[in-house]
Amino acid sequence: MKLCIFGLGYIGLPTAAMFANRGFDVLGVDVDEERVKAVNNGSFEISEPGLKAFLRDSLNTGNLRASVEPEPSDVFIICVPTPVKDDKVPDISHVEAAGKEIAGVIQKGNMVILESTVPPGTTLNTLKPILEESGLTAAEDFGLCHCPERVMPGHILKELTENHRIIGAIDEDSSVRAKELYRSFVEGEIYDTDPTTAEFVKVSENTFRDVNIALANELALLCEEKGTNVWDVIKLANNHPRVNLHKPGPGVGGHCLPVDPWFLLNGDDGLIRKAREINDNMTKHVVQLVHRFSGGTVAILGVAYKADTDDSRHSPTLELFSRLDDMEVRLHDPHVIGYQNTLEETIRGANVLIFMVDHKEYSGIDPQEVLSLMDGDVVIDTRNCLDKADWEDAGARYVLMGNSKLH
Ligand code: SAJ
Repeated sequence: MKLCIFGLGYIGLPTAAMFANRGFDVLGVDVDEERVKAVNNGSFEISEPGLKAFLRDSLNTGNLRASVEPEPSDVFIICVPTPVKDDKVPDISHVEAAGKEIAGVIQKGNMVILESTVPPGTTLNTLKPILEESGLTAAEDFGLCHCPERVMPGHILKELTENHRIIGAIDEDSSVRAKELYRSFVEGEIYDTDPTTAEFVKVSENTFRDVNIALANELALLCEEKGTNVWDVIKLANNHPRVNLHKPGPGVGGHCLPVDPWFLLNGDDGLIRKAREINDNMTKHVVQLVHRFSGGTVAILGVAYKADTDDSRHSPTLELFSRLDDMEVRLHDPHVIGYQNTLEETIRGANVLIFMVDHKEYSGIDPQEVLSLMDGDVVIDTRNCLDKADWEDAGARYVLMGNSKLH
């Protein structure tokens, strides 16, 4: 069976490699010629653990090729980006473009699967009509499904096989065919429903997480006001069998959580929008913490949007950097290209040191050494990733976000 996969990004590429590894004839299509060339000659740089080797195995099977053009195939899978624009309006133009390309080569009996996260209704109201410009009719002439992905960056290969999947199929035949296809590598459950429900499931999952992080952040601000430690509150509250408070943080980054909730909003002003505002305002709170101490140089550790990844999309640190425009700021991140100066260069002479990301590389930092390099002594921990006693013994004024007792 021949598959044509649109979008060789952090989902499309592993998915293409997975299917190729399982013996399918896979053509990966991407608009970026450099990326296409790099995939074909195996020189594609990816930091995702294990993916480079896995991709090389898939290429060696001869089952995986990349091109900028689609070819007639049995199944077309769309894994292109679906960002939101600056005005928070969803941008599904890449999905529409892929649909138009497929309409040019689709044949009777083919199937189209949309994996990209989209506003509910997109598969039936936007993609289906574009595909039918081919003169073929969905369900009657070709299958159509929405099958959202849920892999956690950093654990993609593992989660591609272990996570449960949802197939939102336009009809029974599409559901059966899509299930059979994904069963080639999915070991989790495969649930079926309609396309719009599947779209709603995906955006609801990430909105659930974003709203719960906003609750944790709001509790952190309240604890600072009321004089207790939110980290103790969360740890003890989560002993309750039905409570799962998330962790406060300096903001919510990545290209999913800050994006997907907007796919559910069209003007309404409720909880989901408020949660987005709370999370986006956390960098303002970190600025307030910094401004409580005299000026001077600020050293910031961690530019990625979360620990142990090199992805800095919607990074809270870059947002914080732009808000600290009145101070000299130095950034460091062992994973993100452009910020890999030495820790010493970053910290030397700094008045304030902020831990914005709890990369595992930072867990071994020696407080004594750091304080001897700094001019000041303020250390702000936004992730509760440092040992208070160690840093205070080294002479730091240790500030834990969400715990006013310490500042
Ligand atoms: N964060 C907090 N507090 C928390 C958890 C996370 O502040 O308790 C922050 C992180 O620091 C990060 C941001 O939120 O800046 C997002 O991190 P994340 O790990 O929650 O999300 P992603 O974007 O890495 O992955 C999510 C996952 N979705 C869910 O957990 C419901 C993943 O399963 C999805 O596949 C992925 O989005 C996606 O592609 O949609």
